[in-house]
Amino acid sequence: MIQVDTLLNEFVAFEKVLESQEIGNGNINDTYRVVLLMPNGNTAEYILQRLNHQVFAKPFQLMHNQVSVAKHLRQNKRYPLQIAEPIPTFKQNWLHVDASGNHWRLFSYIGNSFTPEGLVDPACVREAAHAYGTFALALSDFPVELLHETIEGFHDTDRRWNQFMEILKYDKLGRTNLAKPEIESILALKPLFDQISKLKKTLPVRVTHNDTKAGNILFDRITHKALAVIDWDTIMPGTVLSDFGDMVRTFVPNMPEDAPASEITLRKDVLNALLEGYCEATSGFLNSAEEEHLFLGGLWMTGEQAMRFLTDFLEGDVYFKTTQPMHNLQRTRNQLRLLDMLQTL
Ligand code: GN1
Ligand code: MG
Repeated sequence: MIQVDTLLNEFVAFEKVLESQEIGNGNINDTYRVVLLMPNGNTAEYILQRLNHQVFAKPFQLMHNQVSVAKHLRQNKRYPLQIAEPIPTFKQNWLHVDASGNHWRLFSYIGNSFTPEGLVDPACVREAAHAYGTFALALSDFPVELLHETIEGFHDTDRRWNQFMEILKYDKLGRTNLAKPEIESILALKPLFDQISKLKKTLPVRVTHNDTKAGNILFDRITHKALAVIDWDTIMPGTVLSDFGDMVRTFVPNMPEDAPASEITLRKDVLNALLEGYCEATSGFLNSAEEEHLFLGGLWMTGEQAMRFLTDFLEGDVYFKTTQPMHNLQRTRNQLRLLDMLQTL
């Protein structure tokens, strides 16, 4: 049990915690919605989050990115979306490190909102893609060189490939026997990864979000319009192909990424909605090479994610949260099947 009161005391003055509930289904951090009774008798809602400092090895650099981006967006009068504002501790830090070394942060809560669970209909998809495009456009004049890479080589597929090769070579846990066909399928992706690697060198380096799934958009409960882009932990320099690609990977299949591979079907109307929403928001800002290769980003992200899940399986499930022994292998199979299907579009 986490000591919510003790943690919150570092950030805000309040009378009492009225509600505290774990929310979201992220694979990395732990997120709580808290409702507090304030000294003036009002209630106030916040998001309290434990930042996984094993995954994000430089938490203070990460917060520096977020605070700078928040400031930039706040100053941009034309940015139409809300911002989950980071709230400093009383000691003026963006993170509170507890006695066990856990890193905690607090964000303002964006009310009357929801994050979609399960399948998202094309109207919401279009809205989400438009919001991610709006976010990218609003950050197009942010000095990208000021951003830290919050996870080194996050979408450096060549580097992930080399790590995968190392793991295959040593097979420390003896798990390669359990994943022979999946390993073969990943090895066959080398030409795709090489194509991306070459193309990336020709594309502009932009501020990218790097986790552009439906669950990272807050929607208005009543109008179903996008209210905010959240989860800024992987904001770093990159290419728009990975942001659009992760939308293709996560929105287009009719199943979550850990469903049995045989059940996946693709939703073409959703792909069209993604293209419409994203291209409308970014028109005149993306160059022609970026626009032309948006869909290739989907193949790239799906192939890379398959390799990431398989890497984690072979390493003993040390990165992504798992709820069953073969979880990462099932996710790998799902992503490989998805990639096959996307390649036929
Ligand atoms: C992780 O925790 P979550 O679900 O926001 C991961 C993403 C993966 C995703 C796959 C920092 O994101 O890159 O695409 O799982 N985030 C990090 O579900 O590695
Ligand atoms: Mg995330």
